[in-house]
Amino acid sequence: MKNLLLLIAVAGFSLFMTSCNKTIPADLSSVAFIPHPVKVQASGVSFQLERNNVIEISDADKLKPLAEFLKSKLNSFTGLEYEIKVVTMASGKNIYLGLDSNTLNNDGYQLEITKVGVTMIAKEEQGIFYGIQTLLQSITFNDEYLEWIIPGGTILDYSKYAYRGVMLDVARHFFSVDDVKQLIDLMAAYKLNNLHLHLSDDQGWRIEIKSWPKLTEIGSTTAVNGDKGGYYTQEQYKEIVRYAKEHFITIIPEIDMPGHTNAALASYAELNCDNKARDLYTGIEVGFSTLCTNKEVTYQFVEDVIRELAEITEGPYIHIGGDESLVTEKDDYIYFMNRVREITKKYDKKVMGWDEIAHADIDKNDVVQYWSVDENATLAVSKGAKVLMSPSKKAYLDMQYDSTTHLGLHWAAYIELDSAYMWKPEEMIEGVGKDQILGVESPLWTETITNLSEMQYMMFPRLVGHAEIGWSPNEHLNWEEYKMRLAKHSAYLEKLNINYYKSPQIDWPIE
Ligand code: TNX
Repeated sequence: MKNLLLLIAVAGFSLFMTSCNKTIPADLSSVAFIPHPVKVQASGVSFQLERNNVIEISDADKLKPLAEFLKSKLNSFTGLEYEIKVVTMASGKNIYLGLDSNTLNNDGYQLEITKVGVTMIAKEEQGIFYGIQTLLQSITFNDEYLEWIIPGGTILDYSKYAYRGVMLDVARHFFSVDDVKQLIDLMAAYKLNNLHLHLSDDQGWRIEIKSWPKLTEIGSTTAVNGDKGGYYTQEQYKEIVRYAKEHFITIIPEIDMPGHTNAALASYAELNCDNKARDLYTGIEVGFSTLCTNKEVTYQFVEDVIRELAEITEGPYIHIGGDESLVTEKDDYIYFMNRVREITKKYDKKVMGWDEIAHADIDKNDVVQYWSVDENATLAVSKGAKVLMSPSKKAYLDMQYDSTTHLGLHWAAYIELDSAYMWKPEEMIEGVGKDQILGVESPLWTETITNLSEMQYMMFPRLVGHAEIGWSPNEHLNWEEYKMRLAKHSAYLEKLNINYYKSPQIDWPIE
């Protein structure tokens, strides 16, 4: 009897608690998500974040790190403290993250936000990670009720292209492990999942190779304009790989060959056909250097580099460069690329290379990164290879926005936000359609970029447009609508502390 009374009292009390929770109206369909999710359906109500400060997870091993990630973001965005609990079933009144093998495949997720709880379901951890990114973009402070809320409704989402990437040139100017980690954080916020590091070029060699120590002793000491060089030790590089993996990002290392190799040619005399070490180089010309393609020591060098690199690379690809080898004879170039390709395969890695490598004996396991010549992309496809889309006129983040931009170059084009946004990978080259395309990558060459703030200024907000092109279905790709969404989304760019370009094409909200 006493127990029954207690039960009634407890039930009555919780009913009272629930009923005094106000309904705060909100519109999920007007949240400025980037990239735009596949489907968003608004219910008009909202979930109040301070309601129950618990994150429930269905699987401790797999989801604990993700719940921790969400917890720390929620705390930094709202100041609220969350507790993580492993449950066998969602209670329906908390934030719940659950894995379900019957749901969407690979990177998809489903979100349901009701007045009383948030339920996120995905097949894999990666999907949950992307669902969390979407959830974070939807958190709003309601000024009228003075509450942190998430607008209610359902979201169904998954990627259009499997590969959505950024390339950072750390050879022309070096960027520290910390800088790279900060870039990784921002990439993750926009569901980008591959970071290609351009680790060597004429101006500098940036990765420790234990069997060829002079590459870093000599070759890493310079950068463009005589600026400070630098390199990653293998331990530091592994730390980048680990941090990236935690954010569902794969690191793709590039050693550019046989051109763009002056730093190596300055470090080791024997890599030159005339056995004379080159001087270190700090200018920005391209196309003057080449490894000696008919010397065996060259292939010993390449094999040692690829072997050591493969050991610290978790992803499937090694990028072998191959662009602008203007002083390598065509036959020598093809012979060289074929051998380097065999070496890469020997260490169980797949080959990625700039579009010129289409002329070598490539096949369906290779990826050709289109940047300039359409015929190279078509040739690659005819050999069965996949194409990664980085059209320089659209995707190059080192291209100036307009003639007044103080950083960057403009040899390919000036790329304002509309131009960066208005293209579709599968409509760029006749004969290269969705099935032949692996995805989209936006390269930042750094001849003129020397620090993190400049890096962000050239990347943002063009990169978020590229992220949307790679992720969202074409029905959501509309410049007029995007323009307004980006204006509204700028609050999130501010929240992430990004130094972005305030293009005159956008009606930015007045602070
Ligand atoms: C061309 S794009 C290059 C780079 C330069 C870049 C500058 C490509 C494959 N090669 O070596 O840094 O232009 O925009």
